[in-house]
Amino acid sequence: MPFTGNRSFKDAPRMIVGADGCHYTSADGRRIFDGLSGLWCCGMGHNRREIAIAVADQIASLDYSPAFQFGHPKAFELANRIKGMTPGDLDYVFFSNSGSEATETALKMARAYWFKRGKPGKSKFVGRGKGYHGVNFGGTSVGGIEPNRTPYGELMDIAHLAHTLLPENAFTRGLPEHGAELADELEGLVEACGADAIAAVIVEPLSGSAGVILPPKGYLERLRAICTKHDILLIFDEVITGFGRTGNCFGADTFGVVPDILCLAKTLTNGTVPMGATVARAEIYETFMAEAGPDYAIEFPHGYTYSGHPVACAAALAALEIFETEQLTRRAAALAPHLEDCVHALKGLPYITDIRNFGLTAAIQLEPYPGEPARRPIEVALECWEKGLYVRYAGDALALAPHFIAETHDIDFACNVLNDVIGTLK
Ligand code: PXG
Repeated sequence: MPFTGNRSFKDAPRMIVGADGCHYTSADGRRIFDGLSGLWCCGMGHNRREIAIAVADQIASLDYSPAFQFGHPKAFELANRIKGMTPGDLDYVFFSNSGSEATETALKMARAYWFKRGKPGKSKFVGRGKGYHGVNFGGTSVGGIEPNRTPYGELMDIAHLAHTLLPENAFTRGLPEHGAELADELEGLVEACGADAIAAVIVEPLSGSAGVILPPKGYLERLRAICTKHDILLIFDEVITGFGRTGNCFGADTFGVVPDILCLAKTLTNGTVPMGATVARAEIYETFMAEAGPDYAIEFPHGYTYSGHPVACAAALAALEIFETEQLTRRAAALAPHLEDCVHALKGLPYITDIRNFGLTAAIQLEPYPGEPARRPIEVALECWEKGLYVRYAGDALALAPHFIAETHDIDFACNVLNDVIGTLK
């Protein structure tokens, strides 16, 4: 089972047998509020009929078409739709099947880009502490959550910037004040190994998996400026922040910083069909096209059997239609202040050492048991499940990411359960 304590699960299985809107139904017939939109991926609500119909129609008309050397119209329609939503000249889309593949594609794209630009030595990647970029070897290497790395021995040789979770920012509402200067570490790395050795920096605009770690005010702008100054590509992994979570379409919009490559997945299909996408600036695409040899040659020798799968494209087109017609970024932005008020009202309960929030996401940091990191949040999350709330734990934090279509009373319910459970901790 993925990232699951197999033994404890099998001792006491938590089976989900149905879903509707913002709720699950457990095998014992209980209605559970979905406090994390699945795994950050179903913000438009579960079981959307429009997506179900689009998927069924697609399987009945073109269930699969070969991804290599052939195309189908919905892949181009979807790419153009994404192009119309992304900021700047992030105009060229490469499809895959997950967030892990979207980031892996971005890393390979960055290296191949410099190769084509005649700078094969520009091959190093810079990640960030506590970053999460999926579970393939490249993503694991640039990732910075130690327990996800240590079992696998030698990974790629990556430099990691310091994470931005600073004690002086504890209990900040929204973006923290302190820590923009942490971006300057990149200047130090450039001095140490030379800009000619660094291909790209990859960060999540805000880290979800590690427990909603936010960029200090000005941090991303500084990172962008240093990358531009030294001709280093900036990759934003927006697998979580893409499509609405920050109250705009992308974190890039919210933070006003345009990367060179953008990684998407999750909400792209509202979680219904696996799909990832890597979006590159026009200049990157044009470099691949210009330096490709004869016209039958393959410009980017990369791709998956299921890249741009017709069923995934149909699901994504239907999902993005819902996303835009229901103006879900607005809805997420309108609900965010209520989430902020409700989570910060939990301050003062036992063991809470920090509360963070931004857009439609929040985290509650708990003091660990001595020598047993992560145990307390698991205990709290399991107790919440018994009381009708699904909440995720990440390290020492509990994470919330309600559906964009959630109502204020749903947020009240989630925070009341957290209040009861954390409030009675011994
Ligand atoms: N990048 C980011 C920023 C992610 O959050 C991935 C890549 C990988 O996506 P796939 O589709 O390969 O899983 C992710 C995934 C959690 C949680 O509890 C977060 C993710 C997945 C599962 C659980 O926070 N993020």
